[in-house]
Amino acid sequence: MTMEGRARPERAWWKEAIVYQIYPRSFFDVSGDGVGDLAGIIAKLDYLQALGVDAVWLSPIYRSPGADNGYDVSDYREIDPQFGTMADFERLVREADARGIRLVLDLVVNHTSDEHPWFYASRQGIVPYRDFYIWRPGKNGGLPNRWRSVFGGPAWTYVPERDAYYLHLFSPKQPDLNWDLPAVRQEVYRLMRFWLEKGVAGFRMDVINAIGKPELDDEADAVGFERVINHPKAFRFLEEMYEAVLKGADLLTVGETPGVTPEHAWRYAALGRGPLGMIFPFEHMTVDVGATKWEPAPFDVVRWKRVLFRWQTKLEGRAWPALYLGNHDQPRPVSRFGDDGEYRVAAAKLLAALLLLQKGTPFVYQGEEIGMTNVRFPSIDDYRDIETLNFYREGRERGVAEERLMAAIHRMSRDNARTPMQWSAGKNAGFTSGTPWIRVNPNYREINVEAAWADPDSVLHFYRALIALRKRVPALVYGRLVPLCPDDPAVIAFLREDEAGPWLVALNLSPAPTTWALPRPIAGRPMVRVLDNRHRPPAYWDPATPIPAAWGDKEAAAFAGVGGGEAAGGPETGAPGERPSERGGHGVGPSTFAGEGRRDAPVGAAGPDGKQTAADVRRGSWEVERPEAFRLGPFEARVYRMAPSGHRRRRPGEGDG
Ligand code: TEU
Repeated sequence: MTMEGRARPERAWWKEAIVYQIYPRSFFDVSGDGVGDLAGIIAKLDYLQALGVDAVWLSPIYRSPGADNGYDVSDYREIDPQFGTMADFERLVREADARGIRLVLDLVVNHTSDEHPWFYASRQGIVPYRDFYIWRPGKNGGLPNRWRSVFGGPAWTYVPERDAYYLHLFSPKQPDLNWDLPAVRQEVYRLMRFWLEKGVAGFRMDVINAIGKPELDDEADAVGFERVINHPKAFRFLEEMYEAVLKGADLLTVGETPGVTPEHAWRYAALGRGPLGMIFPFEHMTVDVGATKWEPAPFDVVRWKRVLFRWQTKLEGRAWPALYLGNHDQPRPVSRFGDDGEYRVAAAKLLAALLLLQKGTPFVYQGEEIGMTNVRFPSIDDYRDIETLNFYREGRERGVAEERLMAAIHRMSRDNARTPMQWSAGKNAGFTSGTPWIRVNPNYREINVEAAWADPDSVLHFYRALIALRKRVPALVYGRLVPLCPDDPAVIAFLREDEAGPWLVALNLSPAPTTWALPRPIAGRPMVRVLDNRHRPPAYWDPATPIPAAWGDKEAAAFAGVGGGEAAGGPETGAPGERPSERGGHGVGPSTFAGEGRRDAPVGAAGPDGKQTAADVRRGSWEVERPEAFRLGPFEARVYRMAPSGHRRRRPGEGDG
């Protein structure tokens, strides 16, 4: 990772990293059994390197009966045979390391599978395993309490051998571990050390804010998970984990913590004081749903923006944000927050800018980089996710119309994010030579990596441009975020700034053109547009090209010179094709990754022969503008480098004023 500019006291690799989440069973299948595997991930490491990825978070790869696609672990120290062998994993670690890519595993320790040997022993009452889980006698001839599972049904299941019920906040095949028992915690710490010794660089910790259980004589008729999260014991257990395993190790740790506030982040992930490095917020995933995820609510940009900005401002200086717009549990962002029809490409690029240019560590979920969309399978038989299938079954039992259930599933099912990664327009989108475990999204013929790589205007190359920019500019990693126009109904705009001066990000999250009057004091200030999602990216981010890490007369002159003289300021009226870079060449390098994808592979305009010419490199589109307002087209996104507030370029003939 190269980061120009001054060292920062709080610098860490995981703060500067681009993290890519892989859902292994849907990523790439080498064995031909229709399920993605570790060999498939190895085969795509060049692609990930060419994208600019620094770390990969793998959803669970441990042995599992697959009741919840691996989030039900039956052996924490074995690779599930459907993904390969431990030798495959060790090869993956070596091959990733050779490309500067670290591996982060999914630590699923709030619960195990009911097929884990610990649970078999616990059912039999064998010490010490009898108390490894949470057993309670029935109450008044019924369940211990009225809690429901996240996946529907009660959160308790009766076991005759114990004449008692065990707690499962998720499916009955996912019994909750009893973290009150020191022996359970020691087993978890031992298995964490096992993987760290294998070269793992950190953990994403599944529902880790649920590990502290309250007294269970709770009378609430509620989803048990919601009655459990953020119990003080969860913090204490994590602080013990920090002392026992994490302290002093240079690891990426991120807690998956539904239902947290920024104040919780100050506790779980206090800057420099642990126990975790980051936590995933969920509040920005709730603005378009009602009492449950299946009940829609209008997506309100102002409300969403307020949530995003509140987390940014409240975490500033106190905790490091973890940024995401999608993952294996959430619908595809371009369908949910953008547009997956006419403006799909522009919207996917805009959301990429929102994800990659906020302050924090960005987590890109597989397929987001090519603008993969939700899927609309016609039949419930095409779905695989336990949560989706339970929702459908319970709905039909209650007499809910199939159309209504399928509409909710099309909108919010976790399978929207779990259809196979779309590599090419070939059979099964190039994902497998076998029968895929879940059907491929029918739009794979248009939306796939091969087509994206060959298209200089693709979402994929826009991600590469943004990632390249972010890696070169300290302010885009460590600079604070200053929200702008909080009440604008469509524009999300903010500054990223450090002592070298501000960068401006302006995003029109709407299919309608809009005029955004720049607020004082940035209106009229000299600025240079270095990236937008409507014009072919300028070649500036070719490593050979200087970009303004710090604004000074020489940079401004360089920018001005590049644009062929400083253009007059005033409202931007540029239309596509008017910018020099638009006249740039085509082609962005090879259309295959085998051995060709290099982290510093230049992207952007290049000559007809696919080579980057010096003229292309010089010919960015960097006129210095002094706009009072932007006219932003549908889903238009722009990134500007601004002169620092104190900066005042001397105009020709002016004294040293
Ligand atoms: O998800 C926990 C969690 O927050 C879920 O309730 C999630 O928000 C929900 O599925 C969205 O509809 C974690 C894993 O990410 C998920 O895949 C597992 O199913 C779950 O824990 C149990 O391990």
